[in-house]
Amino acid sequence: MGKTDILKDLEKRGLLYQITDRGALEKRLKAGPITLYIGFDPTADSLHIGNLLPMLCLRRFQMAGHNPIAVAGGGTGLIGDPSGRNLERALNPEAIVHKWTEKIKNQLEKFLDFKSKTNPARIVNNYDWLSSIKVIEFLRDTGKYFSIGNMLSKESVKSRLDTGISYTEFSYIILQAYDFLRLYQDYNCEMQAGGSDQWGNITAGTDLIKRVAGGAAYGLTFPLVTKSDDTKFGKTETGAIWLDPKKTTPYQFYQFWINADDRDVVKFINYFTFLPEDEISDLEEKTKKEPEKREAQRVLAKEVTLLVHGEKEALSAEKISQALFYGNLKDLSEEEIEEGFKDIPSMIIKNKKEIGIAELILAAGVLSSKRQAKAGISSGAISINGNIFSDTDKIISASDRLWNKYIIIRKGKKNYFLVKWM
Ligand code: 383
Repeated sequence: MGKTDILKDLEKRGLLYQITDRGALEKRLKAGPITLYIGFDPTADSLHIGNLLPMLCLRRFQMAGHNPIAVAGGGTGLIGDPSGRNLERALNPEAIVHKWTEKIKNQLEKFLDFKSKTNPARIVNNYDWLSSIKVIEFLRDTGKYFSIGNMLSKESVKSRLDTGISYTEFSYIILQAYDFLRLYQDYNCEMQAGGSDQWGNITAGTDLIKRVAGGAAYGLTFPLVTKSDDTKFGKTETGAIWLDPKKTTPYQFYQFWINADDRDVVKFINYFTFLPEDEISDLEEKTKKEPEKREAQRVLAKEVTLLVHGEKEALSAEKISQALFYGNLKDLSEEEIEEGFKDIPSMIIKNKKEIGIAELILAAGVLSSKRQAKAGISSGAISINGNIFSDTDKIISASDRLWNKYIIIRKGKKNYFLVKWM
């Protein structure tokens, strides 16, 4: 990809939301590679999929020849960005924020190339400069450039005047603007990007750079990811979708994407994958013509899982998903069973070698009477580890169990129950 094509690529993918001055930025990008940054605050011990799109965009810039900086907000994370929140945050203990900063730094590292000969990525922690700021100097040298009227007009503050905002969070914007100035001075970083919730913070930085250094800097935001059913992107009944595989397993992660609505799937492929335009149009056609095949969803789930968790985990997530869909459970490893059935109703049986099939179905809560259980067995609506038994008095013994310990009961097409022997 040519070095100046990045804005066009972002635009085609629907990823451009706001730019401080598009014409000027286009001109600047024609002149050569730019250094840009995006900041990520340690508000938890992991990044989540809300952070993924900006992160991938940083990578898009790097792939187009630009110099990316990921800023871990070890300093700003101690203060708390009011943007996009209607309630004041509780302050987290410093030791915890330090720990979280290290964790998200490790996660950020996975998406960028630090070994590139031409345009290697950097990760910096704003605690390194924010922690040693002296208050009198800061108020004199930086505070003087911020007008209260202007600060009050920012969306992040305006929307909080009724519910309340502390001076701590009110000051956050100055720290982020100061970061941009420091990066501009120390790394020649001329652009800051972020989600649309960051517009106020980003433009505060470009303004500060103009006033302090007399320089031109650029700001760019990506759209908020929305879903056509109006529910919030990235949240499920079980909570946020995290990038840490210990918090959201690769299979759960894969499931999240494979459940994308037909109306959203092409947009998500544009946003979250690096697939080229022609492949995306092809998937768009397929979604229109044969949506029931859900090919676009499968490609989306596979690609994003690959990006975040790597090839082995993506293949395994795909395999679990197929096995659960078709009911062929025998090919699953122990780990895959544990992962695939993490969110599924389960029970544990101890010190009992054998159990009658109807009794088992009752005990696992699949059906609520022995009579119903027997009807389910003889009609073939219930399968045990993928097998259908006609004998309603069948005794389930060790040889029926997968890996000597699992009995997976399936009722109809979609309802699974796990029984585990210990
Ligand atoms: C800190 C210091 C800077 C520049 C930025 C920051 C962080 C920023 C922030 N960002 C969000 C976060 O950390 O709070 N003040 O959770 C999210 N970002 C990115 C993107 C997003 C934003 O990490 O829209 C979603 O992921 O900008 O909400 O010098």
